[in-house]
Amino acid sequence: MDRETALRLYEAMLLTRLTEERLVKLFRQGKTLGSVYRSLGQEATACATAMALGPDDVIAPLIRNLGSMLVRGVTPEEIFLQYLGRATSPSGGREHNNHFGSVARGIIAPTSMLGALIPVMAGVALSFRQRGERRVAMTWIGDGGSSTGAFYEGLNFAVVQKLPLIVVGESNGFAFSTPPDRQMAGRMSMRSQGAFTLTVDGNDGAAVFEAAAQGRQRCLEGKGPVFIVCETFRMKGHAEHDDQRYVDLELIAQWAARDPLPRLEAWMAQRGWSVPSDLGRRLEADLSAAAEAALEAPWPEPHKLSNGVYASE
Ligand SMILES: Cc1ncc(C[n+]2csc(CCOP(=O)(O)OP(=O)(O)O)c2C)c(N)n1
Repeated sequence: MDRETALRLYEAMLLTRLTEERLVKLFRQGKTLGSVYRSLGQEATACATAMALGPDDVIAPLIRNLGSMLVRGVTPEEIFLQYLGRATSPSGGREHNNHFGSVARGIIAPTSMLGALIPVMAGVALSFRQRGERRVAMTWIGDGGSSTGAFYEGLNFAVVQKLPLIVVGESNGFAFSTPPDRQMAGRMSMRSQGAFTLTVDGNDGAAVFEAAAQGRQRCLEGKGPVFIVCETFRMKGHAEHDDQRYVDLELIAQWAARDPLPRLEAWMAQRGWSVPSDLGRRLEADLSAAAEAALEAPWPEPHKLSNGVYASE
């Protein structure tokens, strides 16, 4: 990873964290419509994988992958508008959180049905191959989500067809309140079904970036799908309404010491690269303006609720 990429990655990870912190404030003020889903501690996993892609590649994120959307140009204001349910949000107030797509930015909308995006993205990858396009499809899945039938069907299809698909497995300690050993035998990497598999420290931004870049290269060479298992930890509950009382405090302390942001900063410092000292302040100022604008945005009009839901004659 070169200096410019490392700086962009650090900025994307910090922006993800600060955007989510701002969302938590809005949640506590009773302004968001529903809970807030964090990716605290997992910012490297979401951002560094997306950062390794080319502009024509396509992603399908999940709820913990807000960072990947910011990397591809989604703005914090769009995210605030979504959480506030406003008419000018990307989904026009019909959907919540990061559940929206953007064809222009190569983003397939996240869905709630875990695993469902794996066959969808295998299909996207198949279309690239059929058209002879040098493009890669990427999606993410948690340890819990990797227990679904759709995960197996989609990844198996991609393996058999040698499709340019990267599946990022987020082994983050819990699925809601269930630890992996209560719902799967063995490790997540054993679910690869023959896909080339890399296991990386998901809190090490540089290592995640290298794995994703390597995975993308393999896909472009026609060698079939890549499964990148990121060992990381969900530092908050499933969402803000969950106080994670089922998580051992010692475990949280251990993972706090492996926070991906200071780790990337230290990795950069070893190379003599520094993070601009005003970066946090600058991002915070932009976020304040974005949150204010979103709070002033209009509510959806009830009579427009079904617009775009049904095909018109
Ligand atoms: C097919 C399906 N089953 C159940 C759910 C309900 N559900 C939503 S999130 C979640 C836990 C997901 O855990 P994991 O995949 O490990 O991801 P994490 O939340 O840890 O990032 C569950 C069971 C769902 N959305 N889809």
